[in-house]
Amino acid sequence: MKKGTRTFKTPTLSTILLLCALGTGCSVGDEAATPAQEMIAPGMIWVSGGEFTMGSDDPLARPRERPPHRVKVNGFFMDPTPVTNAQFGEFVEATGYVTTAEKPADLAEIMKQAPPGTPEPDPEMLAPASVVFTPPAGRVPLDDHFRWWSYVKGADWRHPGGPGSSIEGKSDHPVVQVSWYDATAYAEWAGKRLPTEAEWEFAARGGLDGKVNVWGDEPLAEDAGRVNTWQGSFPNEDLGHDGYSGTSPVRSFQPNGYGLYDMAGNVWEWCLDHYRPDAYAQRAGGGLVVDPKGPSSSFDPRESFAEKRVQKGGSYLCNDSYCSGYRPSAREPGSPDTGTGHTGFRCVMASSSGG
Ligand SMILES: [Ca+2]
Repeated sequence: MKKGTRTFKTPTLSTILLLCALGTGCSVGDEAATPAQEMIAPGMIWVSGGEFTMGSDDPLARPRERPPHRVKVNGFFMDPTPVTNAQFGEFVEATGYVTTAEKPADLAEIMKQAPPGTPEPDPEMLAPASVVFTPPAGRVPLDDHFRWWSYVKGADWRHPGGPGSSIEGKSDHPVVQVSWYDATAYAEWAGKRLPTEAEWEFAARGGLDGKVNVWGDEPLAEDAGRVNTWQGSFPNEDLGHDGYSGTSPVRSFQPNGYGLYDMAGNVWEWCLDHYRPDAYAQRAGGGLVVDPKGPSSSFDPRESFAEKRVQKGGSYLCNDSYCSGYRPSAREPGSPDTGTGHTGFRCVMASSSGG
C-alpha cells in the first residue's frame, strides 16, 4: 500500500463537533467506538477535552514540572496504545521509510548541536546506530546516564538491542528506537499527528485532575501490577515483578479512566512540543492557558546547542530511585534525531488548529 491510499482521514473540528451534537457518540473515554467515531478515527479514543491542572508541586515533581497551572485543551482522538511494532511495520512496508537509526549520522547536523570548538567525531561513529540500555555489572552513581546507555551500531527498530536482537514475537509491543522524525513521519502517513504535551498530559490523567499518578495519589507499589516499570536495583538488575523486564505488549495493564493504555510506564512517548525546563514558569500566572503548543524553540541547559522535544509517560526503566517518570506531570527532553530502546509514541487526530 502506497502513501495516500489509506482510508484514514483528518477530520476538522467542526465535523467532530457536528457528529457529537447529533448524539452519535463522542463520550469521554468511551473505549467501545461508536459508528461515528469509527468512521472518523478507526480504533481511536475520543477525549472530549476540558480544563485541568498541568504540572505538579508534588515532592516527586522536578523544577521542570513546576508550577502547576490551569490549562484547557480542546477535544481530540487518541490512539489507545503506543504504536506497535506491527503498526510501524505496516508503515515501513507501505512507504519504504528508512528510520533515522538506519541511516548514517549527518555530521553537519551533529556539529550544529555541539558547542563551538567541539572536535568532529570519529567517522566510524557516524555509522547507523542507536541508543541501547546496557546495565552495568555493579552499582554506579545515578548522576551519569552514560553509565547505562550505549550507542550501538546496528541498533534500530527491528533490532532494538543491537545486532542479534529482534522483535520476533513482539509485534504487539511498542515500537522503540524511533526518532521524533520517525514518529512524525508515521503520524503524517496515518493522517494523524503527535500530541501536544498538554493533550498528552490531559489524556494521561484520565479525568483524575491534580493527582500524582494516573491511578490516583497512591504511591507506586511494586506488587500493584498497575504499570510496567522497574523493580530492583537500578540500573543493575530489573527483577520484573510486574511481569516484564523490558517492554510489555500494549494492553497488558489496566487502562486509565479514558480507556487509554500505557499512559504510565512501558515506553516514553514523543510529543509535539519543543522542550524547555522553564516552559511552565513562562506561561503560568497569566490565567487559563488554552491549547498550549509549547515554546517556539527548545532549550536544555545540559546540552544548550541541541534541539529537544518533550517525552512523556516514563518507561519500563522508571523507578523512584531515579526518575519517577511514570507520573503524568513528568517530562523529559529528547533529541529529535535520537531513538532509544525505551522511547516510542502514539498519535492523535484533532482540530486543524492543532497542527
Ligand atoms: Ca517491568
